[in-house]
Amino acid sequence: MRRTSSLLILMTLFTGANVLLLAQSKEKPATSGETPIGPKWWPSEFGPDDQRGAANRQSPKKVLEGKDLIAEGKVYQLGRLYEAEMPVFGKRHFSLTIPGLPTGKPMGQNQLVHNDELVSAEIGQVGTQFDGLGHIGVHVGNDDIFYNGFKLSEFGTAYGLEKLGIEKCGPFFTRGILLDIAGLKEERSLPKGYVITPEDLQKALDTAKAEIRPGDVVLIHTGHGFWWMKDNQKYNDGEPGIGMDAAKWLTDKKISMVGSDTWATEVVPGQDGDRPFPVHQWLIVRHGVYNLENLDLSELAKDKVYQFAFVFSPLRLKGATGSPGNPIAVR
Ligand code: UVW
Repeated sequence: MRRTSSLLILMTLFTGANVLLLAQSKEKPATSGETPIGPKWWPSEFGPDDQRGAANRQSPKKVLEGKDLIAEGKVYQLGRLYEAEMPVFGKRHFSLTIPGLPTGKPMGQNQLVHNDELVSAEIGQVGTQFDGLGHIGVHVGNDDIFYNGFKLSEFGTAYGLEKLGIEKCGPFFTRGILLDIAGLKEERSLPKGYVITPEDLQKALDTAKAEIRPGDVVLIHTGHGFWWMKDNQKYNDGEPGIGMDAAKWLTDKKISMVGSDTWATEVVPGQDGDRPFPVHQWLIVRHGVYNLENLDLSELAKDKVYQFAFVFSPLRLKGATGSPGNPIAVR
């Protein structure tokens, strides 16, 4: 498996603590279709040169639709704290230090001092993380092929991706819809391996008395986020999440992004032990739909806020595979 760079990349994807899950994969070649995930998925509906995928569904109209859902002006922070002890996938890493203390020694007659932080991390792929289109691909023949058929051999460099970098997607200000599946099942948190189905999503949508429109952001509350920083081993050791049918249900609705209070959004262990993270490939590679992971959706769910303005501007990290950040919901 090839490496995908993030800024300050220090570790390799698909290794480490979750190796148990991946050990189920037997590196099978394609079983049907032209690629290991079926028929080829390019050119994109947004054009053969497109690098933004479903972010193309963002528009002034979506901003106004989002604005129309603001009733009280209450802001919910959906981002997690970035801290050294937070759960990470495999051997990914996050470290923040303040060198020097103070970093800048007293200067001038006013004796100004200053502190600067030094962060090293797979910065787009730890904590609350926004998976971009350069994050996930499919190994086909001798190439790793990504969204819109772009080949990693042609756009990957050690200092960042020359195509599909996170800086290409732009900001999101749109309608946000919360589908509270834990609430639907009257569970604090759904168990690992629970497959969220299209029927679950539809029922939660009915409860929300909402509709999903093209360009919306759909956030899925499983309750698994309850374990974040309470029991990180449990948090990492599998999760409830959407299965392939639910992923198709979402992409049929032409959303821009799906997000969740889990580390993958999709169910782990997956439905087919020979195919790790197929929902990632369905969403990101085939449809250019973004995936926002490790959100804190507990307050939204507690307050039964099912429709809101969703705002998130990924960091403009040139050539990065993803972005950290603190998305907000405004009702
Ligand atoms: C993988 O990279 C497999 O997962 P995630 O996008 O959840 O970090």
